[in-house]
Amino acid sequence: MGNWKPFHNNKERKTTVIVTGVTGQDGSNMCDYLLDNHDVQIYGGVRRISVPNYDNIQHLKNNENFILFNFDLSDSYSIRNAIIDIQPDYFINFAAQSFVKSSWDFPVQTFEDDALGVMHILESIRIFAPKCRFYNAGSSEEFGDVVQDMQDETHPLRPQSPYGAAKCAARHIVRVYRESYDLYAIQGWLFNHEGTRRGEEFVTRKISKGIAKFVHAIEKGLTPKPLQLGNIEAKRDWTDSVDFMEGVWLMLNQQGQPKEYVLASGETYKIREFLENVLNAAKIKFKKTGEGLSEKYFTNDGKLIVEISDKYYRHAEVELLLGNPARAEEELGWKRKTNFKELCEKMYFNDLELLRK
Ligand code: G4F
Repeated sequence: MGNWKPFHNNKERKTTVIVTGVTGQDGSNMCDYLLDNHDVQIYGGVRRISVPNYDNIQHLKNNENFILFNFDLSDSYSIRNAIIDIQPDYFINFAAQSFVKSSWDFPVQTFEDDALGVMHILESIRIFAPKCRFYNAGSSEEFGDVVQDMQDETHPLRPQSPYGAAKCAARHIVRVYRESYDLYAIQGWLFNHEGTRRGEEFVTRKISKGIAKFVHAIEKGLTPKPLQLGNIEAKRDWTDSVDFMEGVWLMLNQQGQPKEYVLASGETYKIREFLENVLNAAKIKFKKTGEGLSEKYFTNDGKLIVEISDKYYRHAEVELLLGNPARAEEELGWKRKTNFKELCEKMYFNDLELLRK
């Protein structure tokens, strides 16, 4: 693990939190939220890969309340050993195969990580740390082929992808363990959440970085490369990931029997609206030609900005997601802070600044 501190026991015994997936967007945002707002000792679970990327947690390197340990959802012993050694008060699982499109390419791995991995964690908590409060990352993809205008906690589970199905299986097993063994185990429904740490395969970051590259190439006098996108008619409910972290912590700290909540913005936009907001932020005047797979976006002086490719279409699409966060707002007192336009601008300007550096 390079220069990172080795695993050791938390002798001062602060409130002890395992966060998995800490090199990703949500895991790193959760660590920042907890370290900025609570007196906690975090153990960050990291899966060994040949070329590790610690960009999202570089700033925590010398923080003594943040310690990394090796963790792999597919290895029940790594989970068991961590829970025995650390004896966490909270276990927040953000580790997952989280890219929906890849779940058709790797359905078994997706199910093993996103469903069976959760069962491994629950079994170890049940046996070795039954007082530990457990949160598993749930998804609006569980609602899938939606039947309510606004999806709330009562919406049926109708997943459209192997990823969505794995998250539904995890939801059932979390509930079964909660009810069978009286564990504090919950899985929130988080609608799409984005930000400056978002992986580049997800559509929002792909757009913010793609348009930033387009602008940067023009600034350098180079020929800009067009961006290829898939179904830009799909609608999503987007929030800043940073805003969700408090909601997750509030879900983990309820009095009495724990409930599961939807976190969402309560607004829905087409992917093309995200694109057009970013183009506006970049002050690019554009015109459109064609429809469907032939649609293209050009600058007013004829440079191709965006084209559509069937390569990015899915075997089955979730056409519309629109969450109803009313229960979380009323009962947990949670509310998002960043609106859609601010999110588009924040992501675009961050990517432009990174390129200019
Ligand atoms: O950014 P996406 O890949 O996110 P998706 O599939 O909605 O899933 C994200 O949100 C879920 C919560 O609802 C999470 F559970 C999940 O882990 C993940 O964080 O795609 C968003 C939409 C899709 O409709 C997709 O078809 O954008 C459409 N899209 C159009 N062109 C594209 C592209 N998606 C990607 N990734 N790349 C494209 O070029």
